[in-house]
Amino acid sequence: MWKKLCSSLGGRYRIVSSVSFTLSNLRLFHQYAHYSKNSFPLYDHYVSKQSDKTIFSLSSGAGKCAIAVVRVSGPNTEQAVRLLTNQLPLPRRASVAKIFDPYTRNPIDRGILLWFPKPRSFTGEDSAEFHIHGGLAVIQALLSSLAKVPGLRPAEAGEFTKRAFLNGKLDLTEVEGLSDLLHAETEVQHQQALLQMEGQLSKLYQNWKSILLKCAANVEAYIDFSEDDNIEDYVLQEAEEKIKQVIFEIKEHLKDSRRGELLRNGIQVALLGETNVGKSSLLNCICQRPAAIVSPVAGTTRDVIDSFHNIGGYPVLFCDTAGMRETTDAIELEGVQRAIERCLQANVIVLMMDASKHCQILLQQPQIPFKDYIQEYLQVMLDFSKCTASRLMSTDSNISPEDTEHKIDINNVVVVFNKSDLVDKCVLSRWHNSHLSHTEPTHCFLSCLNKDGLQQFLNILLQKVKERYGDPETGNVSFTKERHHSHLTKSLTHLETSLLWLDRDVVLMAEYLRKSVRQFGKILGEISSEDILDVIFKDFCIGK
Ligand SMILES: Nc1nc2c(ncn2[C@@H]2O[C@H](COP(=O)(O)OP(=O)(O)OP(=O)(O)O)[C@@H](O)[C@H]2O)c(=O)[nH]1
Ligand SMILES: [Mg+2]
Repeated sequence: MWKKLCSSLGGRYRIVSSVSFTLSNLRLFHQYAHYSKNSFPLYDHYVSKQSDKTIFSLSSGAGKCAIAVVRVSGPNTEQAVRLLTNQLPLPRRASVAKIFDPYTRNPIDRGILLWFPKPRSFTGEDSAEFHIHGGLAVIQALLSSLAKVPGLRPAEAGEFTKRAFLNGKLDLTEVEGLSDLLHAETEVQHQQALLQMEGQLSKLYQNWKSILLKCAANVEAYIDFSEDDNIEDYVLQEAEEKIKQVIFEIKEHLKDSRRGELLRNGIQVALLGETNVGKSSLLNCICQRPAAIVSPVAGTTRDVIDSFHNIGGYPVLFCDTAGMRETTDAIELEGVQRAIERCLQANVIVLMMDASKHCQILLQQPQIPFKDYIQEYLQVMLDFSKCTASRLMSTDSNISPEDTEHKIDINNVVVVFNKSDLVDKCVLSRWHNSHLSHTEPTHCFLSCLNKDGLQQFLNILLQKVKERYGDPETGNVSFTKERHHSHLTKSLTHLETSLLWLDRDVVLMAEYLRKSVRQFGKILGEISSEDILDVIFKDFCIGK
């Protein structure tokens, strides 16, 4: 009977699993069915808006190549394949095919043909792939011939993926994963995008959404039928427990320092230090080219200079900054202000110090803990600059005096003692033999002049990045976009508000639960606007 009821209500409805079926639970079931349906209000609208035109495009890279892939998707695909090849191969089997112009019958190429009847295709529509020789004239001839087939038109950027989304083959987080996969430049970005495309994030959000949907359905049923059908209070208690558990899990998920977003966009590493310590020299060593001007004149760098690198598979954005010192030069002041702002935003700070000045002092005063020395040095140096910044504050500075005091976490700092070539060898060996060499914060010696210690610096930086931002394959699932963070935060607020109404007004409790569920619908793309979809799909190239 239940199976019948389910199918009569449509395949999308699921049963409230934890409840055994009684008359009152039948009502709960109907309520849940109602919620499930209403969480997809724009779905049908999008599907009906989908063009029934067939699209085609070159899906492999542009330019001369060994093999090119041209994809076709839409209702006229079968007709196009028959017109161009005089055959329709077996589904999902590679077949050799002679390809002709459909009207002139001039031969175009002999290639491999693949036919994917709907719904078992990437887009969910009838699709085909022509694998042809990658000469420009061959590709052009095939594209021109396809354009002659009635009902076919060239695809727009991301249109194949958009159709896959609209046909329910991918949800929005999986589409984003696919887009990230296409743009991934480092190993870690690649791993993370692949996991997201395979639905890792989607499963997590779907699970929270379905728990909340059941809670919402049960609360609604309690409101509608509690008096006459003996729906017990345990329904509310059960909902409360589940909501609390989801709140806890969302908070944990949001707590991970935006790890996924950082791995996607790049971890910012700011080079901070007094003037002339060698920040720009270090940037140039990493870039292996003169990206920044280096000179013995203190205060050479004024602007922030960014340079993106792959460090051990992690995307890292190095930022060279103006040297910290008190100055009256208006342009340098602006540079110092920008440097402080960037350091406050950075995920890791490379604090560069002149080895020839500081090692001797530290060795001579063993009573001073290394960590305190560095913390004090950092604070004094920033205080100088804070004075200069506070002068600017009367105009339009974004730095408040308290900012620098609290926002640089010593655990995010890697200390680099540069100009080690100027340090006496005995001093260096005394350092290495002392307890200082094993003491936090993480540090290393470097000479940008002869590149001694460069590899060790990169190793300890990588270690710090791994320690702070982990490995996407082994760590918990992370959200990867500001969009996810924003919807999750809103959902959390609605859930907390819904619990506040539990003992006072169950109708309002249900209302806030519903709002919370809607936020998950937005993350997954079940509820979305054309604007958001356009932003997401515009990142794709033509042919994907
Ligand atoms: N001996 C020695 N000199 C270095 C080393 N690294 C940099 N220098 C020199 O120190 C001077 C300053 O180097 P920069 O890289 O411009 O220093 P900076 O920290 O960027 O300076 P500002 O931009 O003024 O803040 C230049 O003359 C460099 O050649 C090093 O490891 N050893
Ligand atoms: Mg510089």
